[in-house]
Amino acid sequence: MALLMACAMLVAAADDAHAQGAPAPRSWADEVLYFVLIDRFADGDPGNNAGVDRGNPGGWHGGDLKGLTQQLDELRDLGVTALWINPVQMQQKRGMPAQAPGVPSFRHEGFHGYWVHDFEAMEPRFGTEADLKELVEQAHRRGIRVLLDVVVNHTGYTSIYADRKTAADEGWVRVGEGNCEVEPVTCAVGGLPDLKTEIAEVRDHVIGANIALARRAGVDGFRIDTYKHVPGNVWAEHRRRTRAELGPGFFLLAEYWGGTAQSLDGFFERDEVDAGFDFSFKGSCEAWVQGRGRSVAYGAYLRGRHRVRPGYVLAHYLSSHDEPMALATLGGDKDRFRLCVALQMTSLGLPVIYYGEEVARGGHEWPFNRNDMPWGARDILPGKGVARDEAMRDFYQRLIRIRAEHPALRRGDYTLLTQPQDATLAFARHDAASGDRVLVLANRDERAASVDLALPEGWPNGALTDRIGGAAIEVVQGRIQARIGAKSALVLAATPPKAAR
Ligand SMILES: [Ca+2]
Repeated sequence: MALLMACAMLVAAADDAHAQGAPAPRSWADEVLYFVLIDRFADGDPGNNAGVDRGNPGGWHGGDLKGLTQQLDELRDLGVTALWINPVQMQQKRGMPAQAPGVPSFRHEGFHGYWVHDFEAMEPRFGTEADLKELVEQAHRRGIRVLLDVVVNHTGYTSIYADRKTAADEGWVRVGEGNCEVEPVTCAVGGLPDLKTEIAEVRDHVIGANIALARRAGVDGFRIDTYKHVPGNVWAEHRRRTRAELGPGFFLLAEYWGGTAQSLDGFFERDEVDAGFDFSFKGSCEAWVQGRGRSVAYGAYLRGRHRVRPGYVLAHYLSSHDEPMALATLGGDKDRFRLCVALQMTSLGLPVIYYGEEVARGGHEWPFNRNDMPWGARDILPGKGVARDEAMRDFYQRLIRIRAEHPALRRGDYTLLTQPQDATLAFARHDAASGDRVLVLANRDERAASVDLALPEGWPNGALTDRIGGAAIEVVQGRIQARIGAKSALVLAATPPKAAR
C-alpha cells in the first residue's frame, strides 16, 4: 500500500509538473540528450510527404514530428531524458546540386532544417505547430525535455529575405562575401546568405520568431547553430530576451565549431549560454581506443574537461550530422565503439547520442552520416527493414542507467590513477555531496589486461561490482587487482548502487 501511495504521489507530482508545462527542474548536467534529424527518424504522416525521394541521399525521406512523437516511449525506454530536434521552420523550396565521393550527383534538400526560407512558418514536411506542441507535451509527460535547434546566422540559399530591405533601404542579407577564417561574423557560411544581425530590425525578426515559436510550443531550450558567426553582443541580447520571454531556466547550448573547455569559457564567463559542444571528445576517444597516443595523455585530457566553469556544461558526442559516424571511423569495430560509449557515459558533461548510434546505424561520411533511423522489422518508414543491433542498444541502455544511478559519474571529480600498462586507463570519480564513488577501468588492447592499482586516498575497503558485467572485485588495503577484457571497460561501484535520481 505504501508503495502504491508513493507511486500515486509520483504520478501526481509528474502531472503537476506537466500542468506547469515542463518537467521538474533538473540540472542539465544530469541529462542524456538524443539528437534527431526529424526527416530521417519516423514518418507518422504520409500526408505531408510532398517531394519525398527516399532513394536520394540528400532528399526528403518523410520523417516528421508526429512520427517522432509516436516513438517517444522508445527513447524513454533507452533512458534518454532530453531530446534535441533540428530546426523546424520552412525550408528553401528547391535543393542544391551536390556531389559526394562515390555517389552519383544528387540534389541536396533542406531536410536537415538549416536552410530556412521563412522564420515565421513551419516546414510542412516536419508537421504543424500543433504537432510540435504535441511532441513537447508528450515528451514532458515522459520526463523528457526538448531542445529546439535554431539558426540566427543565415537563411537558406533562397528565402523570402533575399530581396528584403530595411527601412533604411539596406538588404537583410550579405551574399557570397567574406572569408570565414578571417571574418567569421560577416562571411557566408557554406555559401549561405548571411543575415545582417548587426541591424536591430533583422535580428529582432529572427530572434523574435524563434522565441515566439519556442513559447507557443513550450520547448525547454535552444541548441544554437553556427554560434561563432554571429556577433557577441547579439548573443548577450539573445540571452536577455530568452530569459525574459521564456523563463530564467531556458537552456542555451551553443554550437561553437571546434569548442573545448578552454575555448568556450569566455562565453560561459559572460553567461551568454549554459553549455557548448565539446568538439574534442569524439576524436580523442577514437584515437585512444585505436591505440594512438599514450593512455596517460588521454586520461589527462579527460581530467582537463573538468576545468569547465562551475554551473556550465560541456556536451560531448561520438557522432553528429556534421562529422563522420564513430562506429565507421573505428572500422566497424563494435568493441572499440562500446569502449567509447562507456567512456562517454562515465565522463563529465552532457552526453549526446546521435540518432541510431544506439543500434549501430551504418553510414560514415556525409551524406550517409544522415541516413535513415534503422527500425529492423518494425513497420516504420523511412528506415523499415534497415538492420539494427539490439545488443548495442542494450549496452547503451545499461550505461545510461549506470550514469543515472551514480551522481559521481554526472557531477563527481576525477582522479587519474597511475599504473604501468599503457594499454589501460584507470580513473576514479567521486561526488562529495552524495559520497558516491565509481572506478572506471578501460583496456584498449586486443588482449585482456590485469591491473594492480592503488585507489585514491579515502577510498573504503570492501566489495565493488562491475556495473556492466556484474563481476565482483574486492578493495583490500586501498588497492584493487582486476582483469579487464580485451577492448572493454569495467565500471566499478560499491553494492548496492545508490538509488536512481
Ligand atoms: Ca511525413
